[in-house]
Amino acid sequence: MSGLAALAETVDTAAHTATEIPQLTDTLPDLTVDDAYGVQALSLARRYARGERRVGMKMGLTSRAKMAQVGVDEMIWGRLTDAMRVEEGGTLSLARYVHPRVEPEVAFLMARPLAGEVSPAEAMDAVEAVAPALEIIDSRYANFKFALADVVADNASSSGFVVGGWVPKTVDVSNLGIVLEVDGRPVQVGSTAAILGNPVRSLVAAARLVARWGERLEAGSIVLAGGATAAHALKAGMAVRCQMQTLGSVGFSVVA
Ligand code: OOG
Ligand code: MG
Repeated sequence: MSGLAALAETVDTAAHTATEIPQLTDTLPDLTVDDAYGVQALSLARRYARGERRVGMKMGLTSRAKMAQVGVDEMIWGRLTDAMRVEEGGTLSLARYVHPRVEPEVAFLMARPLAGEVSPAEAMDAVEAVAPALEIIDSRYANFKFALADVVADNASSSGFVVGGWVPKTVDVSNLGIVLEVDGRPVQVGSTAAILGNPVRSLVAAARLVARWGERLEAGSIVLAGGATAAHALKAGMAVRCQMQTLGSVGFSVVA
C-alpha cells in the first residue's frame, strides 16, 4: 500500500466508525496540500467501493467567520455522497459522528456540467436552482483541531448536509439574511454576502478547483458554497432550523 493509501484508510476508517484520530501532520509535518487531496480522493474511493454514490461537492472556508473559527485561511473543497444526506425536517443521530457542528450554507443544483475558469454569469447559466442548506461538519481530528493538509485529507470535515426546497435561480442570492436557530432561539445571525461577498463567487471557485483535479461539477449534482457564519456544536435533543431570507428555511432535529 502506498503512503497516501494508508493515510486514506486512516481517515476513512475514522469517519466510518466515528472515531477521533490525531492530526496527520503531527507525525507528517511536511504532508503537502496536493498529497492531502490525493488522500481525500483515495478515501472517497473506499466509500464508493462500499456503495456510496457521489452527489456533489462542498466548498469550505469561504467566509471570514469560518476561517477564524478553525484557524485555517485557505479555501478548500470536499466531496459529498448520498450517505451524508439528511432529509429536510429529518433526524440526525449523534452516534454517527465524533463532535458534529452545523453551519448555514447556500446550495446550487447544477443543470449542466461546469469546470475550469468561468465568469459568474457563465456559472449561473449552468445552475438549475438554489436552496437554503445546512451542512453538518465533523472533523475526525481530536478537539476539532487541524492544519490545512489535515482537513483536506479528511474530506474537508464533510459528514452531512440538508437541503431545503429548491427555488428558481432567478432569486439573487448575493445578500440574504440568515438566522440559524436552535430550539427557536437564534445562535448565529449573518448574510449570504459573508460567502466571498456573493455565494456565486464560491461556485466560480468550485468550478476552478475541481478542474485542477480533472473533475467537473456534474449536471444534477449539488454544490455547497461554504458556511456563512461560524458553526454551532450539536447536542442531543436540539431542534435546528435556519431561516434564509427569500429562500425559505431548512432544519432537522438531533437525537442521541
Ligand atoms: C472545515 C470545513 C469548512 C465551510 O463551510 O467552511 C466548511 C471545518 O470547518 O471543519 O465546511
Ligand atoms: Mg461547510
